[in-house]
Amino acid sequence: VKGEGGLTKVVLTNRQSSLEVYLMGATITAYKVGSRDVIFTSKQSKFESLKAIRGGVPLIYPQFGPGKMQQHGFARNVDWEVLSTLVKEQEDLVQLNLSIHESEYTQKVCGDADIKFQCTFTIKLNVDRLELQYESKNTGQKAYDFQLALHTYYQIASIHKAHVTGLKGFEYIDKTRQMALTKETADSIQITEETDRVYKNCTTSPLELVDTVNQTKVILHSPDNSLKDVVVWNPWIEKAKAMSDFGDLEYLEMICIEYGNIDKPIVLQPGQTFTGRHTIQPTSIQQSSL
Ligand code: TA6
Repeated sequence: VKGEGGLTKVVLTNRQSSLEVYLMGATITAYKVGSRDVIFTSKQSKFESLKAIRGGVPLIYPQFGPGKMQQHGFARNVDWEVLSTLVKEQEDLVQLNLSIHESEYTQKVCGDADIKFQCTFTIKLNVDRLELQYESKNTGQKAYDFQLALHTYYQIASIHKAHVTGLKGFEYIDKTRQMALTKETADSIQITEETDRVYKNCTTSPLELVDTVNQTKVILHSPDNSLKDVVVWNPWIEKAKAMSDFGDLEYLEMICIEYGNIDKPIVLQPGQTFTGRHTIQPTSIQQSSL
């Protein structure tokens, strides 16, 4: 269907949940379980072709952050196409496979016409969880390396009443303190300032994002440990004001928890395929037994 800015979006629904994804950037902009919004998309987001959507699940590939190409790579602001869909009524599963063709990017983006790859992004909307899968296949004769991240923005009632558990003991690169390598000592992380951390090799067990206002949480995991790093980001006050496609106060209702491979880029030999898997499971906080 036609979405914001005349851009094309696909809507997936099953009995309990629904999802919207724009073909531009293959960017998921909404994921609802019942009436609960799990994903945050800025009300100021531009919906223009070739401009990354502010919010949702931007696909960061083949570069994370600044570098030889545009910030966070090109995958999040180019047109993807529908490869196939799959519906399994009995399992309430709706699956959408999207892909991009490598040709127009290699020379322009990677600066090397001999690098050829094919990317596929698979969205599996199950009854109680969302499974995302990003695949990159080396279809050329030359090895290449890439970083990858699912830059997910989560909707929360209040940043002051939300926290993240499961990162205790892991090391992170603190991008707000000159990339200082720091060890996480907190069982549960609360955001109280601009936060921009790359936790390294920390995905063996699930993480939890807890919203104590709504008494809900989201369980996050890379079940096969294919995505090894996690970024935790909140722009806070000053950076929120500096973003034209983000409301000055929207930092209060979102947090980014991004699964990917950032610290150690993936190297693909000709013919090899890498698949990164990530599950997002919204649930409620079990009422503590009295
Ligand atoms: O994931 C955190 C981060 O790398 C931050 O440093 C900030 O730049 C954020 O991504 C958003 O980047 P963008 O290019 O989407 O404005």
